[in-house]
Amino acid sequence: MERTFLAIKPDGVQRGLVGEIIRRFETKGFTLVGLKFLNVSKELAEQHYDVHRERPFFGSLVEFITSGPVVAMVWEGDGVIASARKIIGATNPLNAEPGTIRGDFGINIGRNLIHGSDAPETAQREVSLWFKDEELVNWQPLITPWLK
Ligand code: FUP
Repeated sequence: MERTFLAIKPDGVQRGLVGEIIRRFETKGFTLVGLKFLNVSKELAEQHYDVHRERPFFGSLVEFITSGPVVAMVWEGDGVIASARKIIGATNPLNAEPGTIRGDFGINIGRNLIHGSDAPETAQREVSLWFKDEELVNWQPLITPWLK
């Protein structure tokens, strides 16, 4: 079953949007299999954003994601990687469609509320960077027959 890594960034937590954001993935029908609330270390932040290491905004990315607590999650379901990206919306919240998380709640590219893995390889890398195997819960919601 496909899994993706999602993280509610410090702005989402500070603005009290944790419940609202989680609700969107829950009501869509995806399954939560990992969840933790943490202050992100500089080392973890740098590894997470490793692909952006040479970009001019790398320092501010790391500074922002380590500036306050983050909700790190793993969600499971058919097509969850691409679907979560749609639910999240475009990187720049000003370009994100209304109805998406960034389109509904954001205006600043540096404060875009939530991260979502962008492809199967990155999802695998990010899930194992943020979670140990034993921190993931293997379960099937009993409601599944009503969703498929
Ligand atoms: P996304 O996958 O939509 O989160 O976007 P990217 O992986 O391309 O970018 C990672 C983060 O870098 C974004 F959340 C916002 C930030 N960013 C900037 O601050 N400036 C840019 O020009 C591009 C991205």
